[in-house]
Amino acid sequence: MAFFQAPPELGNQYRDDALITEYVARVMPPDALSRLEDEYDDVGQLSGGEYYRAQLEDLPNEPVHVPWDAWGNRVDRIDVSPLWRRAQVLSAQRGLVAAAYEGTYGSLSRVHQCLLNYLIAPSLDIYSCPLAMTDGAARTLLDSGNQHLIERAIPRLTSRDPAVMWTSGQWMTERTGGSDVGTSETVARLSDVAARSQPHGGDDRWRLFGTKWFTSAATGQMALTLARPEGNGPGGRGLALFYVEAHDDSGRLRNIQINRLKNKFGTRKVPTAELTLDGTPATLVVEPQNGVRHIAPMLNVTRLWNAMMAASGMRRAVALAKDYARRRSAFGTTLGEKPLHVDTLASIQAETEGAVLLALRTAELLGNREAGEADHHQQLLARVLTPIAKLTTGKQAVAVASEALECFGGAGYVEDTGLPRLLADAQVLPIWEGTTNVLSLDTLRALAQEGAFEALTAEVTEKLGEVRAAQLGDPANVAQRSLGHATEWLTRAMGKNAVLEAGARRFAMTIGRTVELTLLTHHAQWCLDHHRGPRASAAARRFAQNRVDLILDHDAEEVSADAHLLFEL
Ligand code: MFK
Repeated sequence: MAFFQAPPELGNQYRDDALITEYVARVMPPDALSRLEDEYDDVGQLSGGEYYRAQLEDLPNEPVHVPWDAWGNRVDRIDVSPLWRRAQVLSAQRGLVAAAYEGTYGSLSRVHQCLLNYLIAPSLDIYSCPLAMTDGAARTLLDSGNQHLIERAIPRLTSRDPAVMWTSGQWMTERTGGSDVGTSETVARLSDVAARSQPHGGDDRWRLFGTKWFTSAATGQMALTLARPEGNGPGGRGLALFYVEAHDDSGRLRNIQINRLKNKFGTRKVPTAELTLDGTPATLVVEPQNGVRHIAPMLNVTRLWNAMMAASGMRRAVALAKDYARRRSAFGTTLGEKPLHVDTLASIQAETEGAVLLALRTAELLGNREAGEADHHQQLLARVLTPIAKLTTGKQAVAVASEALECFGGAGYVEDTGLPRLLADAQVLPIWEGTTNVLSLDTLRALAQEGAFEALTAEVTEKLGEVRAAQLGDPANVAQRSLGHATEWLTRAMGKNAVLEAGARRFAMTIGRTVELTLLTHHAQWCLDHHRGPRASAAARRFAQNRVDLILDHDAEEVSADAHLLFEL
């Protein structure tokens, strides 16, 4: 009988995740633990079972843009994949946005929401994208203090009823700038006529004209967007933040044309569109300037999502690769019995655990701030760790997905196994929501606030201060040394702008990896103290052996001269 390889399978994605079950026991409120575990168990089962199977069946389906109806009317409909339609219902019912706003678990409500998404997202084909933007829009409107818009949109954005829940877009990117948003060309004109006979939360006193070049998940009922009120100056300060309701009462787009869907390398289930705004009615959210500053809460929430989704994508890739290692035999034994294969899996497992803990720590800090429980020190730390978590985990996600695919040999390169999507979908993570370089510079800006660097170093030294076990001595020392090295570099580079900028990525990545190692080591100590076994210690030790400190020690002028030589060649 001919040989056919059994494909990888997934079990309960909560129960099978040792790190997450430990984390839940360590961090979540003890009096709610059994209820929370039941919920995570349930979602973990859906993720590894029903929704994973549905995802595999859904592989060939992609969103379709229908510009015209049969009678020649411009309709600009987007038909999403069957799994996305189910994801919309599930997201509302499971509170994948709502959980962060209901306050059920106090300042840990944000962490709870992140855990739910961490468990289910890898089976929902990047439906996390509209959810992230919806969450970001809710946070931004709440922070704006605009009561009319809050009353109109928040109950919808955070609803658990699939028939009521809205998703939101985040229309920022234009042809002039994905990163340099301040160059946006969309113009806002004040109109004397409100656009609706039935007033809603907004006054719709403005009309927007321009092209939005890359609008992810253009299926939302509303969007937050930036435009330059006529007569305003250049840059991000001359832009203003606007609220747009996309459809009129009969469901037609309101002076918005969908030019086309983007033909992307990954996230192909996400209907990313190019839009023309041709007099789109819009409501000013705060004031007619400082749009970049006012949309920053959205950036920070979606960057946290990016980090959580990077971590959950890594976890999915490793779970599949580990299962496969038990099923696949070569050269006489299963891959799981081959020392080199096990070593490879250990490395990506440790990277994944570091990413999970960094993303969750960032969520803890955001949750504290949202619950009004963060002191100044924690607020600074949240601001600094958000770009660091996003940029560090984004890079890890690509590397881990690539390594995991290799664990399947040729099958990892064949589209109908579903495996190549892991890598293609991971590749967006360092790109959207701020590239690695842009966020490295943002890290420097965040650290420039008074007290921010002290908040960061205190995070590392306080957590490491709790580590006592001899088997954690090495990882604790590596973390302490790399923090020291990064601090030294920053002190030397201070005031030399070109040096600071050229080294910003190595610095930010070093800090990100140092914080990950710190959190792994701290978590491992807790596991030892609570008789959870040596697994977490092994993760910390393995992570410490992967490169943590990326700072270049050469003379800064020499590094820069070499970089120019290499660029010009
Ligand atoms: C898996 C799920 C993931 C989520 C999926 C979401 C899909 C959505 C896809 C997208 O939409 S991707 C597009 C996202 N675009 C970006 O992330 C833009 C990246 N570029 C930057 O972040 C630039 O640094 C930035 C646009 C902010 C630079 O613009 P400017 O005009 O040069 O702004 P400037 O002068 O640096 O900052 C203006 C103000 O905002 C300053 O405050 P003040 O006015 O009080 O001085 C800044 O401090 C503040 N600010 C900027 N970034 C901030 C911030 N405040 C808090 N947090 C931040 N992150």
